[in-house]
Amino acid sequence: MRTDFQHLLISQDNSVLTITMNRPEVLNAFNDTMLGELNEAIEAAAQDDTVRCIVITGAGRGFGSGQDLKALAAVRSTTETGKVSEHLQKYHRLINAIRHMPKPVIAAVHGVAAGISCNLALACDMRIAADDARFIEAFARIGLVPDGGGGYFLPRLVGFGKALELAMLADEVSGPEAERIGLVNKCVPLTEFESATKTFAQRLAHGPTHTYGLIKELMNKSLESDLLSSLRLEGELQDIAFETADHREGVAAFLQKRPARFTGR
Ligand code: LHQ
Repeated sequence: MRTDFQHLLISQDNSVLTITMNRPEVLNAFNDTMLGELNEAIEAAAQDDTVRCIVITGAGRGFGSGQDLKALAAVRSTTETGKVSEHLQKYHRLINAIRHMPKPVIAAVHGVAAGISCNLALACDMRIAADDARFIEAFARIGLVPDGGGGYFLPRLVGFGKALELAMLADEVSGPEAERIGLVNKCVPLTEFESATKTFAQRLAHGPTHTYGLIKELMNKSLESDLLSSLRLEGELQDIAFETADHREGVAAFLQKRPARFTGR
């Protein structure tokens, strides 16, 4: 895949692709270029069979500070802008691509994750945080509603009442507190953040990737379906998983009392 982006750093370590948002002078705020590039990189990663796990993170001292408010103000003052919902569609494309990515996507968050950057992290499959992380649903601070899927993911992760509190008060949530309330999967000391992220991602990258895609489909759909529909889908997906090489390998490894060597197929 292309690696010469203006505002993204791309690196691949075995099957783990790391995409680093790289506008550290503004805490990785999203301008149109970075948003377009992230869409392109995520969509390319979905097609690339050498990639079996994706990590999204930020350069410098934070994960991201949301929409670039200076760029937004500049556009507003000089041109006749359309509705903001039209602009949001570019973020919606990104969130959809992450949710339908047939392999795990991890957000690795250190420092600030505010506004739509916070909600980008929530749209990922799992989140690892450093203990210096600061999650801020900053929208209400500037009179906006949570966008970028926040209204969907936040109550599902932390529960309805806590979601309303975070969205209305827009207070910072630290890394340890984020772990306590289920906003992130785990929080580690900043000194261990890089190695813990690597270990986590490599473990996922060595899993049964095809089946992971099916697991995502099952969980995604369960959020909107009833028990009977979920049980029906479970059967359909298990029929597919049952035919994978990784299923055969997993059973063989168990019978031979050895670790499984999954190939992702
Ligand atoms: C920034 C930003 C930033 C530009 C820090 N933009 N420069 C809305 C509308 C349309 C469509 C899409 O979605 C949205 C939703 C959104 O995401 S709205 C934006 C939500 N984000 C915010 O409201 C966060 C604004 N930033 C802050 O409150 C603080 O900067 C935080 C709490 C993120 C970090 O505080 P500090 O650690 O004290 O850093 P800082 O404030 O000194 O920021 C460092 C630099 O980054 C600074 O630049 P400067 O030239 O003054 O050193 C900031 O201006 C710049 N920066 N966020 N969103």
